Amino acid sequence: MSVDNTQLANAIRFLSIDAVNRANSGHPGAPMGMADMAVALWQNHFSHNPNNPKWLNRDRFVLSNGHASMLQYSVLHLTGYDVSLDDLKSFRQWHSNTPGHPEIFETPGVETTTGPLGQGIATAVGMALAEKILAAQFNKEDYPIVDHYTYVFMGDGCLMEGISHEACSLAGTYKLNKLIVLYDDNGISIDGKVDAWFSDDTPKRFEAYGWNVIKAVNGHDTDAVSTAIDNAKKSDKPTLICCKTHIGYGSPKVDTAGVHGSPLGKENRQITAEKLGWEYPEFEVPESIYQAFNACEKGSAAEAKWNALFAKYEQQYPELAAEFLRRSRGFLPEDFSEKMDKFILDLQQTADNVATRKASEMVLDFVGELLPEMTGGSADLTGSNNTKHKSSRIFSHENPAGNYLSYGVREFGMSAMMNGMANHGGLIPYAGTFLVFSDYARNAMRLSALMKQRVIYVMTHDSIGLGEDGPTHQPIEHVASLRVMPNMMVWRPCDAVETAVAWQQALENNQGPATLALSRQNLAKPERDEQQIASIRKGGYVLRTGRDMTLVATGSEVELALSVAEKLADVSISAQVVSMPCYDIYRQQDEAYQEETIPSNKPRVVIEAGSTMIWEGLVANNGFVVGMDSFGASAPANILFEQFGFGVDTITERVKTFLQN
Ligand SMILES: Cc1ncc(C[n+]2csc(CCOP(=O)(O)OP(=O)(O)O)c2C)c(N)n1
Ligand SMILES: [Mg+2]
Repeated sequence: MSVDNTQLANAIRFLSIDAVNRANSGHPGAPMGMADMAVALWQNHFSHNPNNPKWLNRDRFVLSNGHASMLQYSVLHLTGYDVSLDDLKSFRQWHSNTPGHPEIFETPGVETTTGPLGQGIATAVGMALAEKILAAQFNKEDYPIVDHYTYVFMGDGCLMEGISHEACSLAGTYKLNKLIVLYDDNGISIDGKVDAWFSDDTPKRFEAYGWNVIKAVNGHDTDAVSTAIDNAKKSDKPTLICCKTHIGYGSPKVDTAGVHGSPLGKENRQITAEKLGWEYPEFEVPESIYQAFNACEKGSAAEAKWNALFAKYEQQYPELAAEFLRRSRGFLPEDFSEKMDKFILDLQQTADNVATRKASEMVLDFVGELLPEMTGGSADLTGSNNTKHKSSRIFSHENPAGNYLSYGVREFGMSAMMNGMANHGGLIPYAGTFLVFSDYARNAMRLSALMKQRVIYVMTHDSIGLGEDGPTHQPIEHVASLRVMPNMMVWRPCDAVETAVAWQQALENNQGPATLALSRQNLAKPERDEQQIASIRKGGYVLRTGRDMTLVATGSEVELALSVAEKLADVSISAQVVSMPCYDIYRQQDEAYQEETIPSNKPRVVIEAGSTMIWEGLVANNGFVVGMDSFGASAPANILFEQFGFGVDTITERVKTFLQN
């Protein structure tokens, strides 16, 4: 039985047209333009098993131009994944597994959430990087247990976005030769013909990054695309295949922005069907085409072959094999939690008054040895973020088994790449920059949160406490703004012990990312008993008991709150002090615990050198917030704290006045 490639591509085209028509919303143009590229990739190259979308050694596919989601859903459906025709008919509807843009948690076979243009390609770079690292760490002669490609489709929009520069530049330097990117070069984006706003010489750009570039391939010639992929596989560099395509191929709206994001409609479907020789009604695909696409048998055979290889590997290298499976499943070693608890208790005795960024390094020295899957890095601030630890080995093309990356000054790219590593599995990525530059990374942090990926952001220099670098470097609103992000756990620890608990919680939570907001300056370690130490993980706990009122503080301001409580004691005001390193988690505690820590009938004052807005609810009508609602300034930290209202005497007086009124 032979079905010609054009008809296979037409099946993708018409499923896409029909689903978008039915939803009366969506993007038919790109799926129609990329359908032939898809046939070339899935018919001749893509190694996967629709019966087991999580097969560890599958090729990864990322649709960076996520608006073309119907292309991906059509392929998943046709190749035999659990994506039914009914699912396609429910495209973009409530509770369907075919949402507007691909979501990793909705659809089997979708490897990452895409839609924010540019991030898909950067995420894919992270996946290819993970493959390279894991291959170097686990493969043995004759046992290539980690050995797969990462394929990407991307459009003009991804190339215009700056993040594609960050990630592709690094992919070139790292020589990620198993990354193969197909560019949907259709000359159109939403505003029309791109020449007027996007005239880069894209091949030259990628050559300059050190990529293998295959130019001017006819994207509607499946043989040409397939040959290009063959050539890409032979390269020792990442490859960009520039596929010249026509958006909305075959329709009356071909080559226009009009077909980018609106349904074709019934009439245009009819005209297109006649032009392309597609004689089937809506949502109907002939059995011969299903058979030609179905990858279940081939996929099961490919997986079985790998399973056999892995079984032999397991015999030869039982410990490595067990470690590979543990890491791939995202489990921590069984005794991790216990070891960490003990480490935390010891820290209460042994730790000095250090900056929490330094404390974080101390924790990393400890956990780095226990968790070889931790893959660290920094956006060119290693010495400031203290992200490198005793067991760090620098990753490079020459040393791919490394576990530490100098990402260069690329906060957004770094964060999206970490998402890719987490999506891939086998690694726990963490990396640092200054907290103030979380804005640069932010949309990737948002995707970590949306995808519930364990990515750990080490964000240092967390307030005006960084001092002389001034307001451009002093985060004010960042802690608050990250706290409002769903699934993002934000920790702002006050000392080494809380920093260790923050790391423990971040590592043990494989249901979302964490941000650790850490100080540049040294902070005093408060006294605590075991019960208090055990309560840190509740997000907030009583450090000092008191009857009359409650002072709530985070991070560097905890020390300050304790001093204020001392001063208040001099005038017979008994203040309870609550340290609140993680407000998100504290809010999830039961009412009794919240009442015990912050009694609702007593006045309360929150002290945090950041935006006051998110604390308004906590102080309600019975208290106030000492915070920062303006930008900072350039001066030594102690002067800044005094000048911006964080002096012990200033706060003590404000509290006294409040209690008197
Ligand atoms: C970061 C980001 N900005 C804007 C958008 C909205 N958007 C979706 S598609 C698109 C145009 C993309 O052009 P191209 O990649 O060439 O897609 P084509 O029209 O060729 O399908 C825009 C601006 C987005 N999804 N992500
Ligand atoms: Mg385009």
